[in-house]
Amino acid sequence: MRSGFVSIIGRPNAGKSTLLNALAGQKLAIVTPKPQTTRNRILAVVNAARKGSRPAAQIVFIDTPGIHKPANSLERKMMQEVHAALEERDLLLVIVDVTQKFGPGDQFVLHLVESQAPRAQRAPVFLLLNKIDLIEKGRLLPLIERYRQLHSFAEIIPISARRKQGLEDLLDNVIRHLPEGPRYFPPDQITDQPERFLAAEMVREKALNATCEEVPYATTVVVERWEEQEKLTRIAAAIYCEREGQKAILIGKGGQMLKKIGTEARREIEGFLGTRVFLELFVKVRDHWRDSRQFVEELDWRKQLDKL
Ligand SMILES: Nc1nc2c(ncn2[C@@H]2O[C@H](COP(=O)(O)OP(=O)(O)OP(=O)(O)O)[C@@H](O)[C@H]2O)c(=O)[nH]1
Ligand SMILES: [Mg+2]
Repeated sequence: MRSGFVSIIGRPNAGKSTLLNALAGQKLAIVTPKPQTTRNRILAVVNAARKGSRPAAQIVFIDTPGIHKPANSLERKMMQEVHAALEERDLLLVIVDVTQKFGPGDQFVLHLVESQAPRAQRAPVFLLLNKIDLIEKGRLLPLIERYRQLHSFAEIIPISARRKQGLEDLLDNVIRHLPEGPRYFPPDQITDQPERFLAAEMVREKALNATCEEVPYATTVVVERWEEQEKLTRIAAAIYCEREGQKAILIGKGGQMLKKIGTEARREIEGFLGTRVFLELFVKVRDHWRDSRQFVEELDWRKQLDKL
């Protein structure tokens, strides 16, 4: 039996959450075309049966926020989540978007990997070249060569997280490099994230997709009430933004926008809860919440758990 924690890191928008979901076989992390979608660590427990010479394994994949230079309390918190995932790992997956040119952002990611404490340094580092469905095959080899010279990766694996290509190869290699160890989670547990927080994230995903410019970044969602009745779950959630103008956008003309966000989120939440859902949404303004360390800490569901 092999087991271990495998952290997925990379620049914003590289496809980390898409990969996590693909490996988990279900949606645990929200995905949007906008950078900086993920704001905290998200766990996916994958139990792999023995296959030929490959031993059975339990792999705990950890999705993280995209690596960037933080400019406010929220972004500093996001980078703390990245650092926590870097420390927790037995193996590290660095994921890059092959359609993007290598630049200072990638340099920064490699620097972060190389500046880890000696204990973490011993864990193998894989490079995942993601979104290969978007480039010609011929461009892959020179890219692999280029990255080989930048860092000594244990493996370099081309994948398409969206099309689920290369994932078996990835899993084989991950298991091969993991230490022997016990199951950390019961076989039927796939994440540590409680349902109410996943529901809040689904509302946030719909709000992110429906808005543009500053609004997505200034938006956060808090579930304020959660009542499970027979065949129906009643959920009330607040969508926070920073300014009256953003609130007006989130509500929309005659409440159209909020209704659209609510309908889309409700459908998805019903899908994963397997019950009917009554979802009530409110929009609240909280000035510069992204600069408030206290508010940002309160948003951390791992901390909210104590209060529930
Ligand atoms: N064509 C293609 N698109 C992909 C692939 N993987 C991810 N994407 C798209 O890339 C965008 C970003 O994907 P995410 O999974 O949210 O990226 P992320 O790294 O988690 O981003 P942050 O959470 O913002 O750091 C989404 O529009 C995905 O659908 C892929 O293999 N091929
Ligand atoms: Mg993400």
